[in-house]
Amino acid sequence: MKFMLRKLLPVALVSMLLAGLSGWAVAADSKDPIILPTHNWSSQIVMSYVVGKLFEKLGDNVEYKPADSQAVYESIRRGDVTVSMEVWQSTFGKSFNEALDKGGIIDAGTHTAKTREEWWYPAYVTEFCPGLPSWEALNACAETFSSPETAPLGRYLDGPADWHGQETKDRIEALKMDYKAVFAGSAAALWAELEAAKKNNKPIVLFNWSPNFTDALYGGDFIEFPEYYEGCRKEDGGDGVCGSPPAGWLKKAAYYQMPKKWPAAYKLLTRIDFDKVQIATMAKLVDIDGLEHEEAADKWLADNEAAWKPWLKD
Ligand code: TMO
Repeated sequence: MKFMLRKLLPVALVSMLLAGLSGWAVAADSKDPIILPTHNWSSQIVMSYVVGKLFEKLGDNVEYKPADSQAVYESIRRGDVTVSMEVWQSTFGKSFNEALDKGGIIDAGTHTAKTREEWWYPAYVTEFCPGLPSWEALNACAETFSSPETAPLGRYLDGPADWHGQETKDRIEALKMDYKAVFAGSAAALWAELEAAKKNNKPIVLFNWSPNFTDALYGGDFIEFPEYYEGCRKEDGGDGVCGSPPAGWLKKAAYYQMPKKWPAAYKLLTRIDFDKVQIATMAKLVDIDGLEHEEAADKWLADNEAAWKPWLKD
């Protein structure tokens, strides 16, 4: 027994050293941190913590890095960021596809959740503008939605400019709408204005998306614009009048070296698949229940073991 140990131990040590030095394919994941980006809306941050904590269950190291939601795909190509958990078709599809074309980033699969990102109003606003949710009706009511800063034009409260600033402006121009887009500084600013408008029974039209906490907690509707098709946007050479995809995809993305460097984590990443309620719940835990993002992730993991346990099994 002793003899065996003495003989085998140095062999094991040498091979570990070699593997470490040369990066030879070994079964275990690298101890370098897997870097997850955090953006400026709640479900994305909570989901990143959820997934980061799952990587940690594999024994991997994880770091979180605040990142611009468009530039992140370039960061992934370069390996400065390792994964992205919420690639939304409407807002980030273009940046993601451009990065795919350049190489260095992997499409790591599509979530079950379908997505919508569009102009939206809470249910009580219907009374202010007969004919909603059509965009023509909304346009005819422009003055009802105007504010001192936009009058006589209607005010459309959009999200932070890094989500899709130019697309909004292109659409308003292409449809000759009597609206002016005002960009919120943060997602929290959108919800603060929504709450204030509701409290004062004031009309409001703002950017929103699904899955989100509003799915369950606010009645409301997305505005119906001319139908989306590939290439309809101005930035893609189209006339720019189209709305967003009504059932867009939500993808995961990874640095192309991830399968080799963190094989176990990559395998887990490809299995991870969130549905609409799971993602809406991540948002709600922060935006309604007031938890910190990481606390929300802990609560989500505790409440959803049945969802994630199978992803960790071999
Ligand atoms: C990317 N977002 C979900 C905020 O539309």
